[in-house]
Amino acid sequence: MFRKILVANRGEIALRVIWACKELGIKSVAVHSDIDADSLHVRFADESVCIGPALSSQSYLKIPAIIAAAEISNADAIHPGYGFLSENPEFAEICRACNITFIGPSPEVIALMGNKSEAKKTMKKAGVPVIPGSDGPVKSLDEAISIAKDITFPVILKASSGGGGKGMRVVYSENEMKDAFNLARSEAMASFNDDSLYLEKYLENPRHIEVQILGDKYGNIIHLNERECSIQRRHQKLIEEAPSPALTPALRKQICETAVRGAKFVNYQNAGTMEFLYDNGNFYFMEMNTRIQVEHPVTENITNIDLLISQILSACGDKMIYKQKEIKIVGHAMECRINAEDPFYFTPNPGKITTFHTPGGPGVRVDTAAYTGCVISPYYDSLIAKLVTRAPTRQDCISRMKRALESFIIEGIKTNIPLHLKILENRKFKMGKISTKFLEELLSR
Ligand code: MV4
Repeated sequence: MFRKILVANRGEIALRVIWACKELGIKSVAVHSDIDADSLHVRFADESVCIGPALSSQSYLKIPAIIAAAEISNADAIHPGYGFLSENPEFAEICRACNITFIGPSPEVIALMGNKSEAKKTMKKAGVPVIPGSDGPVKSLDEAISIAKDITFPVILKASSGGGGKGMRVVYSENEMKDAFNLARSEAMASFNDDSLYLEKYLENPRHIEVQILGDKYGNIIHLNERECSIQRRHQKLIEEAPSPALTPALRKQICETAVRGAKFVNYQNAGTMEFLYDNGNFYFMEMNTRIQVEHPVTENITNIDLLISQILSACGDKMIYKQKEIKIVGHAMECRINAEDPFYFTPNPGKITTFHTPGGPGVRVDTAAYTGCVISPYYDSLIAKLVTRAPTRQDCISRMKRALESFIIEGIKTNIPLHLKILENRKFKMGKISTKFLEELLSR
């Protein structure tokens, strides 16, 4: 068991890691930029190290500063949280070289899954359904056109080193391909320093369904069922829920067992998420995230498993204590991401929170590092809190979420709470008729 874990993150996820450490009797080390000196993750950690100025590139993304903080605090392990360095294979490799346990999968698996076209080729070998398209990167414009003709338009160009929707371009006809191909390539080079692209059949109206995976160091891998994450705006998830209203028990079994098969094929260790696109009865591998995700509380609520504790136990070599047949779905869970942003223009709205009151009551959980008087900085992402509810049914869960949103007081800055209420009151949403186009349609009215 680790004696001390350094949390290489900030905000609500840093606090979440610290809670898990406390419950396991493990000391925690917080790292912070100078403007985060008064933040809650610093306050609740056993010790803290200032690693640089506000700019992420000079603090939370600065590998030498983080490794130095681990050395001087004598930490046995580092938890990367999500974002920042959590899917950076070089960082995981440097931790290994410095004999510091990286709480996550191996650098090799992080690198493999980080290359979206290689990940797809690997999953295809594992017998996981993938979206028809190029076998790896497309080598030329001519090849892109010929594959597109084979699978028929519309098709979508994606950056091999991209992910999360960055650098994607939908192409509806052959005469659009030349410009789209060149634009996508230059965007990919600019964003990821890698201009390689892969091509797929474009699914017009899919759902985003992802499966939570948990593995130990001995080849034991289980799934913790799925999450529905179709309510997104510009590839930023807004509302997540479990289980998905679209899946029948048979489909759930099929998609979750497929995810486990893919994870076993790459000897996956620790927590991970396999993302699928679901399109009227068919599902296709999209990407695999090799980290804990923002929306993990939704899965914790329906399975009663603490995913952060599970990650730490897996990383320190404990054998998986859960058997797949024991994993049950109890009730329904939903998460609303509360962002410091203008609710209708989506522009960031940093500033000082003058009143902060979180809702409570049965089935309500708030994961946040905000408090009355704290300042939401423009340097970091706008997530202020995750409001998570659980209830016996989806309808009860929606009612509970509405009540919780209406009793959440955040004054001094604007938030997207009004948008969440607008979504929850929408008839199609209440009927579970959601796809990745839902929000675009709702906002275009
Ligand atoms: C797609 C797609 C339709 N067809 N791929 C990939 C990254 C992910 N965040 C968005 N991606 C998509 N890939 C094919 N072949 C539609 C999307 C998509 C999407 C997927 C899931 C959730 C929200 C989305 C919003 C826009 C586009």
